[in-house]
Amino acid sequence: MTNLNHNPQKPSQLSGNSTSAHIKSTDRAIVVGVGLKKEALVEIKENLLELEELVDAAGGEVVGSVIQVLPSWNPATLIGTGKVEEIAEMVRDSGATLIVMDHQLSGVQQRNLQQIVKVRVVDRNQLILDIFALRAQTFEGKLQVELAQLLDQMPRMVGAWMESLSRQGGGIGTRGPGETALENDRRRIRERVAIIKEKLESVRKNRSQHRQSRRRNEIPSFALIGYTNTGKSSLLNKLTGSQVMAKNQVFATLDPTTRKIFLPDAPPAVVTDTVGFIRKLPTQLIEAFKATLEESAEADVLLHIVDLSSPNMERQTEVVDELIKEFNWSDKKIIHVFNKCDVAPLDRQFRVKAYPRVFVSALTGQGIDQLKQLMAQVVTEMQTDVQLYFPRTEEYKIFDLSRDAQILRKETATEGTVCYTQLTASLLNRWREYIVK
Ligand SMILES: Nc1nc2c(ncn2[C@@H]2O[C@H](COP(=O)(O)OP(=O)(O)OP(=O)(O)O)[C@@H](O)[C@H]2O)c(=O)[nH]1
Ligand SMILES: [Mg+2]
Repeated sequence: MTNLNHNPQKPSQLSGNSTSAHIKSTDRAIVVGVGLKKEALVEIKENLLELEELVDAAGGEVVGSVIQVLPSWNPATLIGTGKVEEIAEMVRDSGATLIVMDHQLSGVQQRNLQQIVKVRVVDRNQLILDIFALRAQTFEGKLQVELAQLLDQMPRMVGAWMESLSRQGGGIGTRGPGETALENDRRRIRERVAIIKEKLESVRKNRSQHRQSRRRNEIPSFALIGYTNTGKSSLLNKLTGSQVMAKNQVFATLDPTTRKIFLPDAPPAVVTDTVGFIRKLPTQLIEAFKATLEESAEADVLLHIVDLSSPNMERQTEVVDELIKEFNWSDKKIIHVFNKCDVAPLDRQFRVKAYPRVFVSALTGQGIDQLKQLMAQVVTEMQTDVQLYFPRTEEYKIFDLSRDAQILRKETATEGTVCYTQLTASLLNRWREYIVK
């Protein structure tokens, strides 16, 4: 199914009672950009603009923004105490209901900040997890989000517990009254994590069986990857004539969608659209979304979609390249697709260095034929000309072969039949015992 019936639900409804939304659609948020002196200010600012988009995607409204650059992090409140007071004043003036910090907060920092500013304080990770919870549609997607939320929650609880211990004046070896309750909570979370992991495992097994039965592995596959909001879903629609939801919003897509594509003079292939990437993607999400990411990992070819019109194009490309390395996809064949060229300044095309590449617009259709040709070329290169020999007693297998690949020619030999065809790598493996050349 497509994501057309996009029907956002409250994360708390989706994920049982162990996690809940950090941001509500009625929230008026102040976003806080933070960075160390050694970091580039322009990057801190870009990150902050992105954080505003994230707040928007989560349904909140940004009513103020502030930046602090520090020599080092403050363990108690992350940022300097003067800045925290300034934010508290901004909250009073603007009627803000939420603070969003553009950096991971510990449980202790979160609590301390909340005590001073008197409204809820959340961090970038929690915001991204909220958006994922809003978007998750499938059973698997929902489980993955809940797992990520729980993994994110656990270390925060430890921090809060340590702090409560020190407040009570207890040292190592002493048990505070809050400790047992916290231990119980942590145990419940660990149990829930184990249950979700088990469920995910069975979903995965089921899916891989499904996949085998569909023989999807035998069909050349492409995965659309790239920074969020670069036009991956729009391209899937344009390439395959499908209608998955494309929206000017970060993380519009969460669950993977696969569609068949017909390329000129090439065997049919499939294209998968999936979740986009972003800077500082929470590691818990990467861990929880392993299965979804594996979907791309199994693809023969990656289509790396870049938004040519974005002023942050270079940095976005870097982020995706880093993740490609992290997921060990570097050996994969990658086609660089520079999208939105209808709205990008022309000179940008001369700035990009990656090959093989193509400039397209999913909106106007410009360059789409070239992209299809490039994809067809890759698929054809992936095939090898072969001859297969079937002895008379196994000639019935020629029927199976004809389902896997187009038989170009058949010749009757004295003791059997020789078939001429072209096979992809996985098919070569499947038919290896009959291959003569
Ligand atoms: N001008 C222009 N806009 C485009 C083009 N392709 C996509 N868009 C717009 O860019 C926005 C994002 O498109 P999507 O297809 O949802 O992007 P995505 O990469 O799937 O985004 P996520 O799923 O959120 O990661 C939408 O508003 C699209 O209409 C293009 O070639 N030109
Ligand atoms: Mg999308």
